Amino acid sequence: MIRDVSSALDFALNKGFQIHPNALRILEQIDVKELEKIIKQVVREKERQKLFLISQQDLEVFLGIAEDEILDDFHEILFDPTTKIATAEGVDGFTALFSSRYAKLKKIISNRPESKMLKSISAVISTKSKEEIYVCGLVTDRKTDRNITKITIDDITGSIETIVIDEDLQSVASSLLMDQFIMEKIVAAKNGGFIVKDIILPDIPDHLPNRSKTETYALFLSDLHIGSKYFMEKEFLEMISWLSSPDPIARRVRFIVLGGDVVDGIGIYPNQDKELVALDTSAQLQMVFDILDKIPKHIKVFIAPGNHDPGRRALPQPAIPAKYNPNLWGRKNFFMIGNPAMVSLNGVKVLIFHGQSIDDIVKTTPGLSYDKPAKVMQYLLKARHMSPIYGSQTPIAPELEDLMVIDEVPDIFHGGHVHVIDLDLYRGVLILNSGAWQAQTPFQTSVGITPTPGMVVLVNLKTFKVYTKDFASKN
Ligand code: D5M
Ligand code: FE
Ligand code: ZN
Repeated sequence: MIRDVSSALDFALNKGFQIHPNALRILEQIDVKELEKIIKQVVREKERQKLFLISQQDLEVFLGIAEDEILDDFHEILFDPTTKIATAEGVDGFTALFSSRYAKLKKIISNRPESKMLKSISAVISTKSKEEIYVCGLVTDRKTDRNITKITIDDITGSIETIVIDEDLQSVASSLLMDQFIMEKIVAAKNGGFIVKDIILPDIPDHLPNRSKTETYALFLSDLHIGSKYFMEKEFLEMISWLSSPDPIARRVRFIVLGGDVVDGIGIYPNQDKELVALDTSAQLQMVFDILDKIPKHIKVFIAPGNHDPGRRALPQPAIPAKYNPNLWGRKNFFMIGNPAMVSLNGVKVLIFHGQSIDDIVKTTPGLSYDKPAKVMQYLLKARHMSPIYGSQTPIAPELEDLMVIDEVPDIFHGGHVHVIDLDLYRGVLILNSGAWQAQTPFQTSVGITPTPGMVVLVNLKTFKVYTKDFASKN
């Protein structure tokens, strides 16, 4: 018998228990770290019943193995940019992108009663009515000077500068992102300017999430950075072997969602080669395949790219191209998707976005920070857009259709990129950021980013209960 199992069993044997050989076979499969706890709990229960034999059935009931129902595991890829990408050239391309953004978000905001009173910007400027009116458009400028913020918005008819004087509106005004869509209630001032009375974001309505019929679990991951010296291979392999353990939650996992930065990539940042263990894309992706290949075949794995992965860097990103590793595309239970993407897991709609824009938003928005990425993701839901700011650090492609608009409200919004686990619930939408499997890099140390690597987020798709499991702590 394995020595650790035997010492964990001493607890039961010393109390005069007998253990059936079939029960032993089950105990031998259990993660040693969990074993002692399990045996103590079983012993306590049996002492209460005054029964001193631990049988196979006792353990099966305790571990929930006997009661395993048939778990649903159906999926549908609801949105994947890979096949939809249609990039236009130059200035025309960006005009098309912003027109599409405006039209899509105007449609979303038209569900609000105020939108009945919307006027075009050119009409507002030419009539100078004294009534309160509504305009909507994309933010093209925002300046704060003392307690006054000037916001310029553009629609397809023109551009208008509006002034926020109201103290209560300053915090909304100062958090507005460049190129984000907003609706404003304004009134013409005597001096010819326009005073803002209210700022309305497209936002999401209260949402009742779709639920799975069975207690199937989805496991959320991102930012493996395979190929980097700092990839936590040992912990990651432990997590994969846990999936095959008798742990009652592990036994119910049918989906894994991998939200980008699968590899560390090549030439992503200066002097990266000094921090790599594999120096070309195919070698890194072969390492990815060799590791992910150990995931049990009854689990469906959805793999989306991030800013470190090969393929197009600009958003939206197509799936990691098959040419670098046909094995990843060939495996039956692997699904290569783009970024962002929406998948349905037993009817639960999961929006997957690596989260590149979080960098730009944290930098320009007071009150948002790298250690609370779920708050930034909440802001994206309010803006109904995953990457509004154009021309900052996050590259955006001039698509004919703005595929970064959040057209449909998801049940789960999954992000990554900042390497920090974070959870939030906003109007019924579960927001999660899935951390990383890369230890803190010298770069992250230098900019003060403290990651929380080596943990997974697990969601029961029926109850929406969320668990995190830590494979990095040494106890
Ligand atoms: O991003 C890992 C983390 O590092 C994430 O929090 C963003 C941050 N990061 C990455 N590049 C930069 C630059 N150039 N400036 C500031 N912060 C940055 P990853 O995508 O894994 O490299
Ligand atoms: Fe990353
Ligand atoms: Zn990233």
